[in-house]
Amino acid sequence: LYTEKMKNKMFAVPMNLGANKAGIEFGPEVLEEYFPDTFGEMTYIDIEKQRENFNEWSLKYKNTILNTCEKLATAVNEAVRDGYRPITIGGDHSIALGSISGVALEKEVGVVWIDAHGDMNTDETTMSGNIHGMPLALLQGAGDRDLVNCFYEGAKIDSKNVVILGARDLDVKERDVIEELGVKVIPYDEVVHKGLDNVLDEIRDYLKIDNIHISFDVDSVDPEFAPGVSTPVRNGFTPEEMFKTFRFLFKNYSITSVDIVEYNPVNDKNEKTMNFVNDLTEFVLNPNV
Ligand code: HAR
Ligand code: MN
Ligand code: MN
Ligand code: MN
Repeated sequence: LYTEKMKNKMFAVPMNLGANKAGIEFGPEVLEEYFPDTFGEMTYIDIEKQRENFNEWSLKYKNTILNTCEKLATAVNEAVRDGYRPITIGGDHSIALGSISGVALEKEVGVVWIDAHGDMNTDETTMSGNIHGMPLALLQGAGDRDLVNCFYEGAKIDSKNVVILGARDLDVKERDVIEELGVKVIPYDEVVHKGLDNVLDEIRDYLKIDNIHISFDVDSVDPEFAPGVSTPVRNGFTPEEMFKTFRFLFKNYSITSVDIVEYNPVNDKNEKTMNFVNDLTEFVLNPNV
């Protein structure tokens, strides 16, 4: 086991403005209600509504998202300095801008971004204007300057230390950003064709950095098993594959921090997604690999 036993510190960010869809904001409180043993100790980051410029359609709710991400980054940074592993429960994926910024000030980290999407749009390529489609580009210094400079100035992660795993819904212009920055993408298709074990070996050969932040978007999992998301995309991971992936990452890297985002209880069926998110979080909190 590479990852040393670390104490966890959990943060809850009931953000939905990055997705501009209702429902995701209830994720943390539903999890806490059903699974108090897993989620009972979360520190909530308040969403304080800021004045927005509604003419800026390509950066919807930018000011409130930035304010929230800076508060999250401050809290996460303090947790890292105190020797904890911060676990951030979303909320939509825009909050990864805050969690990763908070870690990156203390430690050089690579990122494994597990997602059906790339989240590598900028305000110039986005077709939706939704900021949850942008955090991974912003963290590499691409996109709106104010957001890039969240918590501290400039890029937080080096593109060569980033892998997007499980993608199957990338926008055309988003692909250009990915290519320009040189980010490695392993689409879910490739997992199917090569086999998960081979893909994980490939990640181990590619990511030459000890510290890894895992940013896990629940929509990476197939909607058959995790329908409770805002933007479901067919042909995704099985829960077994995702546990295997997490076990592999915790075994081979020092996992500094984890996000678990985009769980939307309103769209769930038979509490499948809720149960899966709880099981995965239990593993993250106590990773016996
Ligand atoms: N690529 C699309 C956009 O930019 C959809 C992004 C959806 N993102 C998430 N998180 N659900 O991965 O709007
Ligand atoms: Mn995402
Ligand atoms: Mn996604
Ligand atoms: Mn359980």
